Amino acid sequence: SKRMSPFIAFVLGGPGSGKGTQCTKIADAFGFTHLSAGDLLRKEILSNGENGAMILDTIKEGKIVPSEITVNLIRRAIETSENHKFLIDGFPRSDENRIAFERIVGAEPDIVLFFDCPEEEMVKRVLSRNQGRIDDNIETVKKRLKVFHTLNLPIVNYYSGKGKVHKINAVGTVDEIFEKVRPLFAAFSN
Ligand code: UP5
Ligand code: MG
Repeated sequence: SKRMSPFIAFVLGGPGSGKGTQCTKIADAFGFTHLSAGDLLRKEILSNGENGAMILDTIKEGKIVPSEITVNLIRRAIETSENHKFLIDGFPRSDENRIAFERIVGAEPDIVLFFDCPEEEMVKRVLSRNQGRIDDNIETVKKRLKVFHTLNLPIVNYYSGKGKVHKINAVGTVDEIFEKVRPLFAAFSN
């Protein structure tokens, strides 16, 4: 059991904006535990649980999985970790997601990273990823971008209003972008 309330960074940005790539580097450099909501959901599909088929259909359509499912996967990962520093990658994606997290986990993010990337760059990266993701096709990418604009971006605006957002231009090499991310976490490490 944990005595400290955890340090939580939400890492947001459109499909292919580089959330996962940068989270891996932050986790390595600063000792965070990286929780990708999408990865947790994809593991849930593979585990043959009762919600697997529904989650698969939802991801295929680029829609948002019911909040309770995602939040409980994140909660369990936080609770079973020895760490107290978490990067929550690709969540929350809607107002409802955010409210469910506050209710079920009982925490708010300390900081929010937002990777700002032009749409054509995001599409190019996703379609050239080639890792067999069911949602990396042009039809689903268009749907993911629509959901990003209508439901995800308002979350970024919400946290901007709370002064929590660090907006990062996501164009450049992986290392160039990490050099912009690094100072944000250097301030919080240990
Ligand atoms: N790449 C990375 N950085 C680069 C750079 N600087 N220059 C050139 N290339 C770069 O990167 C994408 C690709 O680009 C990779 O090949 C990488 O090498 C390269 P990545 O770091 O993977 O980007 P990321 O932002 O993580 O893209 P991802 O596709 O994972 O973002 P999504 O937000 O679309 O996907 P996620 O897995 O978070 O969610 C998938 C689906 O799950 C959602 O659409 C939704 O249906 C569902 N979901 C929910 O319902 N609820 C949730 O809370 C979360 C997900
Ligand atoms: Mg990702």
